[in-house]
Amino acid sequence: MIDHRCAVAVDHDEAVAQSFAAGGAVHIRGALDPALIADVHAAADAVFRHWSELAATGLLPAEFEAPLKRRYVPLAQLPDVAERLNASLQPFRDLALPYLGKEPEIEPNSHVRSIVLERADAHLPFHQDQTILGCRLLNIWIPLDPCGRDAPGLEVVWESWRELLQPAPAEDARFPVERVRLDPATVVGRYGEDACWRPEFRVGDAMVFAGATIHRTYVTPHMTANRMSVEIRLI
Ligand SMILES: O=C(O)CCC(=O)C(=O)O
Repeated sequence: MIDHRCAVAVDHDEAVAQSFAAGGAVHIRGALDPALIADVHAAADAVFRHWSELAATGLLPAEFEAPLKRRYVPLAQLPDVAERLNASLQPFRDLALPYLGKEPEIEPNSHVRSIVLERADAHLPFHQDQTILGCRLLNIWIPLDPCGRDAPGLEVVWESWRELLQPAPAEDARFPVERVRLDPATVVGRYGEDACWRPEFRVGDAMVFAGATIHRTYVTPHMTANRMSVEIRLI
């Protein structure tokens, strides 16, 4: 049997669709222009720096307190690069159309996330986006740094997209993802350790996965670098 867990070039649309259909996730290579990725990175860095300066002087508007604490910037705060990203999404829209059964739209809950090694409280636990949003969706996850080896990557659970699991009791109920966190032992017990897929990503890659595909931040004690990424949800 073919194992579809490998990187697929963006212009091999049939292979992209087959990988996605096989396991509910596909690692796409060469999907985004590295120059655009660098600009998104710089724009998000500038926002985090600005928010941190405001927070240090007590002037951070209340609406940005949670994003700074949880280390994400809504794409609405980055209009120029968000528009350029949006213009690059056609291959993802082509994949989403048959899955969603409608013309895909960008869900407002789309953002840049910063994973910092020493901020373990902001690393995301196993969860299913569809439990949070309550609708079918595709998540287009775009790393802004090379990751998965020296910097935290993304772990997806292959073929976990056929059902929504019951969340474990919340440890910190202030944030939606904590209210839907799945117990790792339950996930591994159900799908097996072999189902946990942790690719190494290059700049320009993307991982596209279904709203019900279980995933989390992939981080190990040996990692030495931080990583930013974009999450765009198509509904
Ligand atoms: O970037 C990460 O580490 C986690 C991303 C995630 O959970 C998501 O996109 O829903």
